[in-house]
Amino acid sequence: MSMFSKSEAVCPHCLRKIKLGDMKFFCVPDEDNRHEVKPSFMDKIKGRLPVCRRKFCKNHGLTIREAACRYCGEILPPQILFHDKFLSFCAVGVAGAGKSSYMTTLLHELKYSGLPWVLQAMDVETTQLSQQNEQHVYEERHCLQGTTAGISPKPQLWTILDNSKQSDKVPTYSLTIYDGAGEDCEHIDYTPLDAKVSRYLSGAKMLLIMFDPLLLPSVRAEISHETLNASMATERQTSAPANMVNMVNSLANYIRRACNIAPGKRIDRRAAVVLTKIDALTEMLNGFASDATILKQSPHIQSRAFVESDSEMIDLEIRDWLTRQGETAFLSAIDANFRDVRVFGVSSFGRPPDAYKRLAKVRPHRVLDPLMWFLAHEGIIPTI
Ligand SMILES: Nc1nc2c(ncn2[C@@H]2O[C@H](COP(=O)(O)OP(=O)(O)OP(=O)(O)O)[C@@H](O)[C@H]2O)c(=O)[nH]1
Ligand SMILES: [Mg+2]
Ligand SMILES: [Zn+2]
Ligand SMILES: [Zn+2]
Repeated sequence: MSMFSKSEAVCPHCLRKIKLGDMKFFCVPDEDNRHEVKPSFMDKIKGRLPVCRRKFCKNHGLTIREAACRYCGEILPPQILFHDKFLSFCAVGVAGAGKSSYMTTLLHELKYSGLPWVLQAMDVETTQLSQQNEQHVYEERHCLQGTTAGISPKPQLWTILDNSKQSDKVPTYSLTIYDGAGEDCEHIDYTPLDAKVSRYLSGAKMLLIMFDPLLLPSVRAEISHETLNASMATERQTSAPANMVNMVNSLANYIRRACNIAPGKRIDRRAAVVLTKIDALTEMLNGFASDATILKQSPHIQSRAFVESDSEMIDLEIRDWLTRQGETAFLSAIDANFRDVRVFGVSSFGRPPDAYKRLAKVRPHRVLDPLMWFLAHEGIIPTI
């Protein structure tokens, strides 16, 4: 029986489906003696990684550890072939919406929330970026800098080992995250998009449309200046509120083009609309009721399942709240473009930063909810 997963692997860079024969393998005893190793006939039949057979090579007899995608040439971790599922999601939203803060706390929660999963970075870049962001937020307790625009983001590559299953073979999933610069997203309509970013967008299994409620005029009129200033990115002028509707429409049109979906047809890709920074909304009189579900602890983690009724309630509460803020156009734009959409509310930090952008103890609220929705859909956790 083949050791490789039965479902095809996906190259996280070019998003093409790949099998053993679509990868180039390299033996790297040292940089000067790097050489390609071709899988043997038996390797292909048995579905195993090739071994270096070169005479006098320091690594003779060892299984190779480096591979590259034959199509795009990017380096790939060979273990990608063993993954049982390929999960990828892409965060989009205007600059300062809170995407990178969200990803940082999401990964932290995934690692430490007591779920029976082990999270491992697949490459050095992912390790470095996550360590850097984690140190910034959790140790130095400071807000992150805005993501640099104009550079295609490297996807973060993670492996999830699922210890919840009682079988001999631990199921593994590859989790790919794209967190681009909001500035690039804002221009999605009229600048030719970087080919890579466009592939990520069209290849993602789930889109996270991150939406900053502090851009809404009704919210800005009600919450304090301190909270508002502390909760907005300072480096760039934040965009005009009306951009949210435009962004939804242009993003949708863009995905249609990339995926060959007829204009006007709803997109069936999963889309989680995520309202960020909900901690800042608690001071609003016209905000959520004090007994609202959205302010309660998320039940999914404890249940180790996706609690459908809780999620539906939150979707309703936020739609209701948006309607009261006069934002029906935004809701209509979402529903007109996406068929499979659910609204979520999260707070990455748990409360607003102070005037110097310093954070109190980080207490993320409901950040795992959108991911649990995704995992339930993929059959990784049950829905109850
Ligand atoms: N109150 C509050 N403010 C937040 C929260 N998360 C982020 N912010 C604020 O939003 C600012 C921008 O957050 P980022 O995560 O950098 O936003 P981004 O979407 O990655 O922005 P770009 O990289 O420029 O696209 C931060 O500097 C914080 O001031 C939150 O959970 N609560
Ligand atoms: Mg960012
Ligand atoms: Zn590739
Ligand atoms: Zn060798």
